[in-house]
Amino acid sequence: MDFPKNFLWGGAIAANQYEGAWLEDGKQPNVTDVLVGIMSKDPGIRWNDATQKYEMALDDSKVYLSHEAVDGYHRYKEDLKLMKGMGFNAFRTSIAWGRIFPKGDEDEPNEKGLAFYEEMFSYMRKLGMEPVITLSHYETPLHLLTEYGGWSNPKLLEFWERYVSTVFRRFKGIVKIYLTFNEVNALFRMPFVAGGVLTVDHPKDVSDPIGSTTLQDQWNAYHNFLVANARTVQLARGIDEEIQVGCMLTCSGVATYPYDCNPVNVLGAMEAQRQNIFYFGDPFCLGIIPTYLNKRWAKDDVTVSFTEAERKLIRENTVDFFSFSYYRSTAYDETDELFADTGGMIGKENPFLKDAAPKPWGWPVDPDGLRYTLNVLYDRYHLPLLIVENGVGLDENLDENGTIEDDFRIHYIEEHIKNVAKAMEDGVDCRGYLYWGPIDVVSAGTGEMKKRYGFVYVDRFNDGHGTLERAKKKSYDRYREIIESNGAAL
Ligand code: BGP
Repeated sequence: MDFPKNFLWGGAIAANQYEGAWLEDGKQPNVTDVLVGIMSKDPGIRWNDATQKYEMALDDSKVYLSHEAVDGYHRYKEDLKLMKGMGFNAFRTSIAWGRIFPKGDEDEPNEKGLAFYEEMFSYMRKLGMEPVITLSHYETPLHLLTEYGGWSNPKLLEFWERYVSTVFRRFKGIVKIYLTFNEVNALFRMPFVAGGVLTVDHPKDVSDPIGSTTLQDQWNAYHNFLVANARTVQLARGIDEEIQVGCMLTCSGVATYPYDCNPVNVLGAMEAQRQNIFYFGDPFCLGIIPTYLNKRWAKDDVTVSFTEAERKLIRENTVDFFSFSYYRSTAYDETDELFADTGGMIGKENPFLKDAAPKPWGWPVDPDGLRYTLNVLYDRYHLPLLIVENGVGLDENLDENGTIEDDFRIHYIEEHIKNVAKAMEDGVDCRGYLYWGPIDVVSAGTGEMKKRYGFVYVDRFNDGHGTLERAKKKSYDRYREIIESNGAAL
């Protein structure tokens, strides 16, 4: 296995799943703070008849683990040192937008939030890790949804631009790699968190805030995300020439294989790639608004239009690289509808895959699918690729030796990294592999602690108890060996 000398080896987390301290130092709630798991359909908000607005109303019977998460806000130095112990030369996390602009629409940023991230990112550099920073990882301030309807409202562009330019200026020289919106192509499956959309001026059913969000509002958000992404690239270029901006898409759906050679299934699989991945990838990377969307807009009965100036902006401000998550593959058969969760698309079970993660999650394991995905994306966009999420969540407990023999995870990463090497032999320009969840964090999809991805265990449980102590799992040493040998140990 031959990896280039400057290959980025590391891991990835997100502020909302790691930091906790949800209302500390001026931060205000963001969209994930009112959900127990982003797949959940009932956010802790309610309609106030008097104000004619939604407001936060958490459910006392639920445990919102993300509010304290794994206390990364206070423990990140200890954790980053553990990451360094594995030899990481890169680390991905996000900035919680609400630490910088607590409600999102303020004129002035919150100095405490800026100072916190400045210290954290500088500390990464000090340890020899390249900060890879997501500007928005399901962390739109809640106020922007309840007050403005979120990303369906073009006003968000103004707030976003203020936020990103503040960040670019403040972290100049410290952060050089930014990702815009985490898995933004999940907009239509998770309009509230991935789309940051809430229908507020004409809600159909106030008791069902997510279900009540209109398709027109979601497509307006699509429009605004395309503009926001291009503006981010443009702003970065104006502020700091060293910055590289990438998009970030969930790409497990790239490997939506036709279930068989029935042309209907081949066409269906092609369409699934377009409608789930490329409809964002094409404008972000190629600067074009794809014509295959016209049919979908007609079907959805929505109007989506871009001015000439917007088209030009999108055309001229494409991203510097493409980053993505990959967890698994699926198969398309016309008889089955495609679903999705945080791991990607779910169609028909693929009889050729031998492995699946243990239940209850049971995600199929397809390392070849990562090679396929890398090749498809590179062929289409000819941009450097960065894997910023790949990993496996397992239900684990410490054994009598105070560790966890997570052989399944070891096998998972070995096979996936081997396929990264194969894709590079195929000719793909892949710049790095950042494992998802190198330390146990709150699961995005279900909001649990029980679903653990870490090489480092954190003592915290679904009911919220736990010492928060950290312990190394067996995979910690294996990943260190792989990194130390630059892949040769595989
Ligand atoms: C992605 C998210 C991450 C992450 C991961 C694993 O969709 O970007 O935030 O958590 O999925 O998902 P889960 O935590 O649901 O297993």
